Amino acid sequence: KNKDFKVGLVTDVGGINDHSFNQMAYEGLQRAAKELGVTVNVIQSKQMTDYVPNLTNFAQQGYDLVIAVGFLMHDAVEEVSQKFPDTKFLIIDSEVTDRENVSSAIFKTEESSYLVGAMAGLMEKEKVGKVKGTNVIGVIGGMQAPAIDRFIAGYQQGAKAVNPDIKILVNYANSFNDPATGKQMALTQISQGAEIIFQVAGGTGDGIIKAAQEKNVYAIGVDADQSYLAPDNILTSALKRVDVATFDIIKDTLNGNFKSGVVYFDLKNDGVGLGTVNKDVPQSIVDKVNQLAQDIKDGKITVSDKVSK
Ligand code: GMP
Repeated sequence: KNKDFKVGLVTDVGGINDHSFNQMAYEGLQRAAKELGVTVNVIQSKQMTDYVPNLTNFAQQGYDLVIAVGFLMHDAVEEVSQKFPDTKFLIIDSEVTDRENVSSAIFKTEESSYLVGAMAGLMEKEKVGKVKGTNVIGVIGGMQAPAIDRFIAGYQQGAKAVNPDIKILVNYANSFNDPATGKQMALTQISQGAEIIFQVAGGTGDGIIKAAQEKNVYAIGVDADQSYLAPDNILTSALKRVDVATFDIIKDTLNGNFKSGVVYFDLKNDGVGLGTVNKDVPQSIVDKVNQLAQDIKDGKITVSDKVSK
């Protein structure tokens, strides 16, 4: 009976092999097929003009739930969800609040990013591992947009909280699937003294991690636990559990518990968190970062989602 329930996933141009954002949505979908027995299908967008036709395709075929991966699909979801009021939609990373048939998943990644920023700041302060102590770190965002700036904002606040004099380089690659540009930007930041670079750019980040490996500095992974991509050079990862959100919302919808409006994922509900920590990080730093996580959960620290200049 569950196999009559059909879920369609429309990825963004990053595609299901991006080692991060789109791939995690796909993993959540696969888990739903396996554990819940629902029928699933994927369409990968090649360009932005594909969003509306791809979402429409699933809706027209009578899919029960159509999932749009990424804030770039905001307008497309507004448009298609109005044409198909009996189809349920989930959008990741953007708020569509004026439709009964749309649920929006928002991740408070400023919280996990505060933790990776604090870890980077403490590594610089204590000059441990591969860090020589330039007191310069960097972050490369995919695009200037609220979903990206949450990460950057948290990173800045976490690093400054433990190391007020630290310098944080900020650049945007303007793409989520351009590893060559990611690598070039990372090499530039490294030449400017950055010893730790946070990748907030989906598939573009593969190039950032490559640059960190080549120059033997640290990268910080994003979305997934990216430690496996470069075990010596990934300091840790800022997890964003798009897989869990996707699975949970499929399950709720299947069970008749679809909720329109915004669903938040944060440190407290394990929607965001820290990935595998590099063996170079001393236990004392891990302990401090864990304490900060507790303080955020307890409401003793509030992290802003706005980037500072
Ligand atoms: O990878 C870091 C963050 O960048 C993710 O959590 C998303 O917010 C965003 N991101 C990564 N890849 C993509 C993509 O292909 N499309 C969109 N819209 N956002 C992406």
